[in-house]
Amino acid sequence: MHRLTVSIVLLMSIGVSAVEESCDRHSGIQTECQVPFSTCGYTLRPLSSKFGAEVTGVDLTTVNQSCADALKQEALMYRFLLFRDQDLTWQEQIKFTNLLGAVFSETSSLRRPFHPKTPDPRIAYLSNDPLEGIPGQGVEAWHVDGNSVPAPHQFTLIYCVSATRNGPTLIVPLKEIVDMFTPEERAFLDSIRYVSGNNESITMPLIYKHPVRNYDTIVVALGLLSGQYILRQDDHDTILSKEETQRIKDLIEAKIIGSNLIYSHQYKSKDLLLLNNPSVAHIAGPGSQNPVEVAGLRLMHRSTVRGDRPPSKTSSIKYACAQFEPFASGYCLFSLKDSVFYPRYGFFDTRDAARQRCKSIDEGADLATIPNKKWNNLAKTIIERTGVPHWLNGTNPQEEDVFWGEVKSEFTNWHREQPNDHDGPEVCLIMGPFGTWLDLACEPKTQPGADPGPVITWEDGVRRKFNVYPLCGVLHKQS
Ligand SMILES: O=C(O)CCC(=O)C(=O)O
Ligand SMILES: [Fe+2]
Repeated sequence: MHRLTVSIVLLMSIGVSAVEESCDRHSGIQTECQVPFSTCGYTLRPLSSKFGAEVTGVDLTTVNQSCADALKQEALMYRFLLFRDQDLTWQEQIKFTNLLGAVFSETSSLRRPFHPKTPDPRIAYLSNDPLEGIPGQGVEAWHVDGNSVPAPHQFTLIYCVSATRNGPTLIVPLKEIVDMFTPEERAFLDSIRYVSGNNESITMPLIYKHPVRNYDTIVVALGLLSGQYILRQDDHDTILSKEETQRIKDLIEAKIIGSNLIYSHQYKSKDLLLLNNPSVAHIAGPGSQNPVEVAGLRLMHRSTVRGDRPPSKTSSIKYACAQFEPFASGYCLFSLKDSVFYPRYGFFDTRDAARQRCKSIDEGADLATIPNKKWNNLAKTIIERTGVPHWLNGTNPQEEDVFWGEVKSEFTNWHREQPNDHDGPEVCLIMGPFGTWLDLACEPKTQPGADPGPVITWEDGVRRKFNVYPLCGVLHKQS
């Protein structure tokens, strides 16, 4: 019955996207038009204002690679996903995990003894009943998984076979925790290296750049998961005492507990949680280990996707820098195309949120300012390489005028027939094909009948529906 409902929903959504194939809804003429987003028909519902989303309308036993890719991007954007009512054998769980990346062998971790019930090293059975799975896992302290290997895991999947009433997993978003440190705390923590408590040859910067999103995140592995941290000053390392290390762990824990951001997931059997590990810390709730006789059986199947590069303080962002006037001492442009994910058409950041994303990469950054032809040409190379339109920091309050903040731009580079206030007022500015400018509403449009994002004929002559990505600029970048 359930599978039947799912496939009807799937069929309906395929039908909808087929209708959308013609992007030109005004003329009724079937112009060739691409909608380069395939979402395999799922629906998302945010679980809190900050992070987490429930995905409905997908059966994880039947997803293909392109659907898994879309879900992976949702998990990177929302930081964790919840799927309910999934009937998953351990083989099906491994198959789905493998679509997300290289499956980590659970038993290769020192602290994951091989449980006799475990059918395969790529899956761990965790339980409050020692006969059914490994007891006491993940309850000792807040942590990210993969804290005793060179790179924390990319993803953790926790599939609940049997739930108890008081055995939640608690989850907290890490970017916000890093943002809570005072400048003094931050300066100190920036010189600290995390050391694993299980293997002291495993060390990494405590605060580092998320490998995909590029914002700041932190290696949380408190309690005994940590060894003695290292203070690195001018390439000189000092091993901190246990007490000094404890103070750092207390500071992190205090921020987590005081954050008001902890999401407590009360399981139902057949729930699957998909965590993007570098984005969140988690802990098994205190009731998770209550004895079976009191609480009933709690049984989880856990699988993980290995991290593909060790944590680094340097982001993977490519900067394009120059010293043209009026920024003679240097200004750099960078795209966040590969750091933000908008897997569905029409779901992209507003101009204001895009500005925040620039700042989250670099304190001094903002959406790009394009004062003249030379800077426009530099920006154009980025737009052409990424193949998608990007927000600029300009506004277009009326006619053809463009303002950078309060200052009117002497230079403009409007696309043919732009600005056009299509589907209502459009006072924000994007860069499109050939480095030309188009006006756009400052957020995805929601009114019925309007295209939520721009529909543009790109440089290859193909008309497509697009999401809009941040093009950021920062003064004096050394890179
Ligand atoms: O059982 C749980 O709620 C979480 C388990 C966990 O965090 C782990 O095994 O790493
Ligand atoms: Fe864990």
